[in-house]
Amino acid sequence: MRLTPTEIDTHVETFNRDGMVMLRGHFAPDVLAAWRTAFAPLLAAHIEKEKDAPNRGSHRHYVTLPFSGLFADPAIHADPDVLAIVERVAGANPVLCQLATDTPLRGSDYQPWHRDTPPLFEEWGRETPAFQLAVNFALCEVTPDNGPLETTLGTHLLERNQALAQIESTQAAIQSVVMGLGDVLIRDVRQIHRGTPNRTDQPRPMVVLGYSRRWLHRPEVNIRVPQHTWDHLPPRSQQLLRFNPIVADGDAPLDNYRQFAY
Ligand SMILES: O=C(O)CCC(=O)C(=O)O
Repeated sequence: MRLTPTEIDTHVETFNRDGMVMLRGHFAPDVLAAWRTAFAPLLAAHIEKEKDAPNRGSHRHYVTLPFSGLFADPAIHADPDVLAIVERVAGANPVLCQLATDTPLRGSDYQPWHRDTPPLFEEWGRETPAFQLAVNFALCEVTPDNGPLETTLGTHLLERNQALAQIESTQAAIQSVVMGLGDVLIRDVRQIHRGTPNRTDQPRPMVVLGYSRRWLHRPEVNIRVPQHTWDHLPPRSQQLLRFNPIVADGDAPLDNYRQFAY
């Protein structure tokens, strides 16, 4: 069932105040269970390749997904409710620039508190309206034990050092983000957050869809759209992906996201 205009207004208000908003039970759990099955061999191959240098900290893996098959589902990346909120907080005609996963395994640790992007105008000393959003949904339940994201409310609009001082002095509210299968988190990537340890034997894959303002290019992430996928996408998806390279079918995604923290 779609959100009502009043519910969208409330979610936008929450997002603007806290830097994030959760849509509970928004995606179909059976669709996400199919993603989990399809993701397992990709994670295994990635772990094998990166075992000596995991790319997001110890026993923590960032894996770019291929934009094909079930991972290219318009019901997920062009969800009308999610896009309605994205457009209200980051402007009309956004671009979809990232489809990837963050997966802590047993042995993972606390990450440093960080943002996923620097400010737009670093020397200005103030923050701007939102320009880069992450839409997160897990491929399993996220419990207190399997590495829930920890985040701080309202830090997206603070200058970084001020936000870190608030965390240090416990002035900023810290939230551990437990999630059901199907819950969708929309967050401003400037909100200060960190990964926490997964203390279980099961991986905790969290998908990230990155949406940017229509004029922003984010070179550290990418979606390479295979020609066959592109040819079968509805117009809304093609519009979201309009600046991404279209590649030959079978071209592998580039895993080039190495920068840790800002
Ligand atoms: O997976 C998580 O819970 C957080 C990961 C994260 O923030 C990162 O790697 O930048």
